[in-house]
Amino acid sequence: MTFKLHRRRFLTGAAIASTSALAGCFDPLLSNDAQVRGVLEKANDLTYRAQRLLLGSDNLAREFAASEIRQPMRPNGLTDPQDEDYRTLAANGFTDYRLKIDGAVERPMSFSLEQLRNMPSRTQITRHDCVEGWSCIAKWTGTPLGGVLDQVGVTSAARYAVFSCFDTLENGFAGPIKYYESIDLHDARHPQTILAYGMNDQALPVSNGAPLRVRVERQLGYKMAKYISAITLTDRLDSFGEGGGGYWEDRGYEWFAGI
Ligand SMILES: Nc1nc2c(c(=O)[nH]1)N[C@H]1C(S)=C(S)[C@@H](COP(=O)(O)O)O[C@H]1N2
Ligand SMILES: [Mo]
Repeated sequence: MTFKLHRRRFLTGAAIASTSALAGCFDPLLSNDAQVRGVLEKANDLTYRAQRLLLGSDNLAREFAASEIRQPMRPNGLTDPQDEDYRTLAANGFTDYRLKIDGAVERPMSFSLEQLRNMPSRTQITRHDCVEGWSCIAKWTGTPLGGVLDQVGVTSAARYAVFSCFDTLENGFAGPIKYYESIDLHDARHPQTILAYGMNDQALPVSNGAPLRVRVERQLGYKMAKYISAITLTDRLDSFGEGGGGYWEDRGYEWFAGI
């Protein structure tokens, strides 16, 4: 209890630091001001390190009983990618889908859904919290990301796993801007971090990220990339998107979205 109170107070402090920067003078979605970004990044870094410390390394997110499943698992964000490569795969029931894993790995590999389904699986009933303020409880089945990483052999240089997604969120001057996300290797190897291909005992529906989405149970919904096409291991995030580590992070959200 004391610990909880302390934790909450501490995090509120960090949150206030970042909101006051936000409220004071700019709209994070429009601003490109480097100084402002700097303030945000510092606050973010503080929250990240504080939460990492307080969450502990291997604590599990709460798991629920089947009777507690709360539906619908409201689809959010992009729910029906129109990208041609994605549509082609979907039309074929994703039989030609391959998850590519590359970057700082000893053996770049790609995996079919069949191969992923034949790897050790884990099922967990967890709550999904969206930053918009709603939550659902659903049952997820997938293979732990840690085991997949072991197969490709992550090199010691790697610090992050970056998820590339099929879905285009906007059309920028330089071309389509696709959803992407990243987590550190700590979260990547957390026992509840799974590459999910099943939801509520069914194949993962398109609206919730078919054929493969990641579950990162101790963080907010936007960290849980849907429609994953590739996972890249890297020591730095600045060569992806705008460098913030994710589509929403590039637009002002915090990279570490612990709950
Ligand atoms: N590829 C991709 N992944 C995504 C999004 C998205 O738009 N595209 N939205 C995110 C957000 S904000 C949330 S809350 C969850 C929603 O997951 P759901 O559709 O299964 O509810 O997916 C996250 N992952
Ligand atoms: Mo979200």
